[in-house]
Amino acid sequence: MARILITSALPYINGIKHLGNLVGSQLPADLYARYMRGRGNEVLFLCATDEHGTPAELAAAKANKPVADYCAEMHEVQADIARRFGLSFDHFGRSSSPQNHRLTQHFAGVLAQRGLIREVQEKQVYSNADGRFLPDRYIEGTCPNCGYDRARGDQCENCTKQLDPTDLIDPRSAVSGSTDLEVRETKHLYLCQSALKDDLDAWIDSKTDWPVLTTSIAKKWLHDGDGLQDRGITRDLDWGIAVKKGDEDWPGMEGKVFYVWFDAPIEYIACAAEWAEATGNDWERWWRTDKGADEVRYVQFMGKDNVPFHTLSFPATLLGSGEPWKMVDHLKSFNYLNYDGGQFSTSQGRGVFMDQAIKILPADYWRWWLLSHVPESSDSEFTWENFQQSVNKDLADVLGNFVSRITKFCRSKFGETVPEGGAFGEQELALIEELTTRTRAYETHMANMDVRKSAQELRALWAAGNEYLQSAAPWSTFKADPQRAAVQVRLGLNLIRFYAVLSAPFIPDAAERMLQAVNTSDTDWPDDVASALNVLPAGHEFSVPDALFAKITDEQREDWETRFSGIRD
Ligand code: B3M
Ligand code: ZN
Repeated sequence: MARILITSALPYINGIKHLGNLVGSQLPADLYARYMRGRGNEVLFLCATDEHGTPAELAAAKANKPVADYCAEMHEVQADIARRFGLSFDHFGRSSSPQNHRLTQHFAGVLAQRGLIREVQEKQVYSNADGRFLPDRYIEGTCPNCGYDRARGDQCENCTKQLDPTDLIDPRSAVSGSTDLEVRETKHLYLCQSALKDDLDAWIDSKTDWPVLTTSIAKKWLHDGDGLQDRGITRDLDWGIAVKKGDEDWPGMEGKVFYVWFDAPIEYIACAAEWAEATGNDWERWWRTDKGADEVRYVQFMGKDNVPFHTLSFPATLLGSGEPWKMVDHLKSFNYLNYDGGQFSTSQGRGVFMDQAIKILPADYWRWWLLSHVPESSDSEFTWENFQQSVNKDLADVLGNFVSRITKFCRSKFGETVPEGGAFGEQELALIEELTTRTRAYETHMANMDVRKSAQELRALWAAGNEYLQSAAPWSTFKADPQRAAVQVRLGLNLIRFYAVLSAPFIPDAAERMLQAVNTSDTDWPDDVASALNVLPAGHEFSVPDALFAKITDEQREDWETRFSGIRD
């Protein structure tokens, strides 16, 4: 039994996530966590809301709420949706927790002690009307290059030119529209990442089994251009973690907070502390290599845009501290999921959002489609037609149909108990052999986090049972040889349990209903397929379940296509 720490990138607090966000981190992380638990490992699966930064402040202002209240409410909303999608976090924490405040200030303190933080005097735009400094992207004006009148202080969206806020013609605050802006001096802390460049390089080189997508991004940031840059880790904002050295004040940094990307990854650790406090567990054995975490395997899941922060910035914080923190062992990153010929977009409200999805269909439908089409080796695309096809074929025609056919047939001929009928024949043994090969392949893909291959193998396992049933045809056998039909049916009923165990990481609710139908709580992994197909003995009672999956009709598909073609209000 291994000890496995799993974290998913922390969803930002400012709104409900879309399916593209879900498939790029939380959902595959959940798949892996469920699988690893199913195999009997000790798993700690953590996620949290990422609550600081300007977008949180602005979203709260838009909702007309104090930012702390807004975050508390949105945290509950996100936690509830996560539950409804079956995301099996051991703890869903908050980056605004007291634990994260303490740890973030602790890291800043030790990094400063070790000479890895320097103070930098900067000039920044201050909005008198808003009473605050404005980050570059919250200053708007006319682009000096193309004349576009809504260019942002960091870039012109129209001609893509990189800009400085001072380049803009007629600059104004994107928060209030005010033009009463001035440039003020302000002091910030920088983390000396450049001093850690060689350590980071060596650490990344030691990760020989990382996906190319992950290492190539990290290497690019380490070596391209001027190489790894020192990074500002403080901001002039109200909302966030106050800049302190451990418990001590930081002279000159009064009223400032840490940058959201400095404290957010530290929440991975703080979240374990939150979990420990809530459950009376010990978090250090998951995070401190001097307290047992050297035996932990730590896996992170995230979209590709988050890779630099997890391969460089966060490791710089941990390595730089000189303390024995657990570092990530494997980092699984994903490409983007597109929506119907364009991009999913939170700011534009384009695509399907988690709350909308769960209103039209249960979680398993989404889980299956998203995981079996996860943007692993390249970007992938959600279309309603593809969604309909894959739900109808894989879930309804193959798995659902199998379960319904075998249970109904048994009920009509043998009643609602597993029939006897003697030993397995040649055809059953051939099936067991195929299932064994495929189960071993499935295990390998799941262990390697090859999500698409895992889904393909699972689908092939379902199909093998379906084909067996089709060719064994107990409904014909029954007429001449009821004993033989009984053997076929007994195998079929046992396959339901077998499929429930294998499929649970992908479609946990359906798996649960399958177990209920065959009236068992035995979820032992089929290490030996032949014995797994003998778990339900003759005489064992079962019941015919309601249809596991309903087909998506053309009418529904067209309706959803239209409903989700526009922009969410
Ligand atoms: N919240 C990025 C995002 O929401 C960010 C991930 C943090 S992981 C520590 O896309
Ligand atoms: Zn422009």
